[in-house]
Amino acid sequence: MKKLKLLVINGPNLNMLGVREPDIYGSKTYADLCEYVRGAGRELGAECELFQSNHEGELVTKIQEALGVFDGIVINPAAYTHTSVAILDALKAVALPAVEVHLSKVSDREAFRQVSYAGLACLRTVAGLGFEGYREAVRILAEALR
Ligand code: CA2
Repeated sequence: MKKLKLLVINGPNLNMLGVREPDIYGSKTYADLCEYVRGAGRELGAECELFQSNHEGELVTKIQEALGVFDGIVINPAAYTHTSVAILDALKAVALPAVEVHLSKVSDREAFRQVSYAGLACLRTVAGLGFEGYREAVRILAEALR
């Protein structure tokens, strides 16, 4: 079976994982997340490249550059989830199958987190499962692409 190439994008402040707010985001670091996602990808037959940025434009550029290179996108746009039409437009422009992930259960949080622009361009949203949500997103993409 052909190995899938997936781009896993993480937005602002996720590089701070394990440093602050362990009650919400857990005590593991961003490096731990990268290792976890690569391992989950290997088990599910997907090669995962990880990218994190605190800058909206860099996230948009990375999504654009995925066209013709990756089979699908897993994205946790973090705070840009709730504000960024630019990320939504980039996802629509490349039209690659994408799954939105959130570590926390956003539906149980503040009102301003109840809107997701990026989610409008995604096949599914997985939220509240911590790191496991990324595995689930890879699994959903693998199923959709095969
Ligand atoms: O639950 C998620 O994954 C979020 O995308 C995380 C974002 C938040 O704005 C979204 O509403 C939901 C925040 C990421 C901040 O990550 C931190 C990690 C450790 C310490 C501080 C922030």
